[in-house]
Amino acid sequence: MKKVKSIALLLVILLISISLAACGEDKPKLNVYNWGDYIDMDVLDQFEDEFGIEVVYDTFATNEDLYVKLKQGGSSYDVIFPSEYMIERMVREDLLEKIDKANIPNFDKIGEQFLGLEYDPNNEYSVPYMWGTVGIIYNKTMVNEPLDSWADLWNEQYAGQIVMLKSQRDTLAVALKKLGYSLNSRNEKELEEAKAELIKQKPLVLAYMGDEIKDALISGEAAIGVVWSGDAVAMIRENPDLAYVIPKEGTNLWFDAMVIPKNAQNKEAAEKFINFMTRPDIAAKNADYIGYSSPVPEAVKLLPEEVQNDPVSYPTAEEIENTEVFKDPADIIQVYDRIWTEITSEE
Ligand code: N2P
Repeated sequence: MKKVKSIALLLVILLISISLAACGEDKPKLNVYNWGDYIDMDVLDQFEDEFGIEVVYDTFATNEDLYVKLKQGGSSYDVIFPSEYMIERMVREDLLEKIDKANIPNFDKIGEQFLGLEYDPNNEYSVPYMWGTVGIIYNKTMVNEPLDSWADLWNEQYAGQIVMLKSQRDTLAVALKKLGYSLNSRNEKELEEAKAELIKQKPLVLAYMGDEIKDALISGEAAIGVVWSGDAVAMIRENPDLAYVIPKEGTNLWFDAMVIPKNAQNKEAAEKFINFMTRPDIAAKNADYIGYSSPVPEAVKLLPEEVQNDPVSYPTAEEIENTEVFKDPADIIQVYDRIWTEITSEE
């Protein structure tokens, strides 16, 4: 009798473990590919709990890395987060699915200034995620006077204390703007001049960095850096000696959005996720955590007062006036790529 009981017990245990395993297998998966340091992981947990969808999360460092990964194939993502000029390129190359707005009721929550922009004029392919500017962050205790110009990044006084972004469009934009050109220049001579500026600057530069830029400035290892506004917010939170400035020559205004690649395996879950990320309470929690600016006005209203009034996150109309949005260089992408390779391979 004892034997029968233990066999029965074993069977029960076996059945439970089989059904648990099956449960795990059955849970639909969503493959999300986003920039590093660009989401509150709690929000992902909340999505998994609410929808019973397992998020497989992976990160990239630049738009160009994202593009290469997507083009290479071999990996299939359901939701990715390119910036506007890369969305323009991906649409042109037929790499994106149209998004079914009927499945994104929270699309109505997006502020109207973020709709109908040139990169997706009819909002067919993308739902805005975050936006911001590019500027200079500097340690007030390590520089002699407040900085206000891209040319300050070429000041020999700060040799070895300057960090630049390891990102081709952003860094070329700095040099183009310093020279008084458009950051969408399609003129090879201007681009060559920008290259020469960046090569000339190299002996002063501590490093070209990605997300590590934050630690370099917070710790005081570097005194000056080029950053995206939301990272500046996160950095100033950690080290109040830091200040962010939009240089007087003007800068880049950027928009990152959520899109669904053509080879997505789970479009239904992708739309659920995009809708969830746009829900005001979630967008607010996420923006507050990462430091970036949300395109969802109701979310912004949920943020602490000092964040809502922070000019780093929400620049003045005058500052916005003096900005340009990146466009896809289309037929001259190879020129941009070549110039960037020449800059980064120069010792
Ligand atoms: C955050 C990346 C922000 C992307 N680490 C800015 N376009």
